[in-house]
Amino acid sequence: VNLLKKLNAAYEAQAFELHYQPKIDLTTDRITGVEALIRWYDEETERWIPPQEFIPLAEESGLIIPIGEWVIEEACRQLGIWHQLGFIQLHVAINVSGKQLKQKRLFQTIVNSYKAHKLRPQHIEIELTEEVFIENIEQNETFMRSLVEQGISLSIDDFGIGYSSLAYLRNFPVDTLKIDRSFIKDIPINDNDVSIVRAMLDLAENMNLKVVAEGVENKMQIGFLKEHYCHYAQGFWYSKPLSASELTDKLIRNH
Ligand code: G
Ligand code: G
Ligand code: MN
Ligand code: NA
Repeated sequence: VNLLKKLNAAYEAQAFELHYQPKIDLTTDRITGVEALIRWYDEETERWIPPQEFIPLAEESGLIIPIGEWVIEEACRQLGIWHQLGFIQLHVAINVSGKQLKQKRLFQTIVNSYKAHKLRPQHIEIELTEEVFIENIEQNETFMRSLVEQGISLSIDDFGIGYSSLAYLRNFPVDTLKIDRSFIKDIPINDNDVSIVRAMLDLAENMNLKVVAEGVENKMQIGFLKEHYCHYAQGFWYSKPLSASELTDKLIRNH
């Protein structure tokens, strides 16, 4: 089958859903935000097609543009609902790929969406991967500066596994580093990973950046992260990505 054809049809049929993974504040052990993650249920094969399979195709084909706009609008709409339910501190992190930054109206799409749902810019976080510091740098920097001037925060996803030039931290207005889960997996057992994560936390503290540890799956990791003043954590230990209604239940239970 032609996956691109199916992806097109899925977009037309609005077959995508967003799931949300909680982000925990390690000083309070409470949910402070959620990361929106796209999901595609394929009726034909009756299975969920993972984003690693279709996001690259969406990027090559240009479909990432309309899909990405849908993601932004949907994430803001859902956060608006949670705010109306009283969870007014909750914020949402939205993944945006480098290809989407080529679109001039991306910034305006983000602003229009959060305003339409009566959110404030502080409630929105945009997650970019390190590729945006390598290609199309001038236009990307303009986009990032617009976000930050607007009061929207900017995080680097999968930090440490990309092109990893630290120079970009000096030149671009980043707020948060999300340490890739491959570095978190074996702490505090693996000495090399311990050194790397400590170095990242020191760097972040010295540069006044927040840190999110990704892929946290056990208590030992949490102990280490708290001991070294990591701000936030995400991972299966706390929660896998949940549907909007599952997350609503969780917010109400934890209230
Ligand atoms: O949730 P999951 O592990 O399946 O996500 C896999 C990858 O897909 C993640 O690295 C994430 O960055 C990417 N991804 C998930 N949702 C979106 C989205 O809405 N837009 C973009 N551009 N990437 C996404
Ligand atoms: O690249 P990005 O961080 O956006 O990808 C998020 C992906 O990581 C999601 O698909 C999610 O399902 C996955 N994920 C989240 N928490 C964990 C975890 O604790 N362990 C593992 N193995 N994967 C996780
Ligand atoms: Mn992410
Ligand atoms: Na990641």
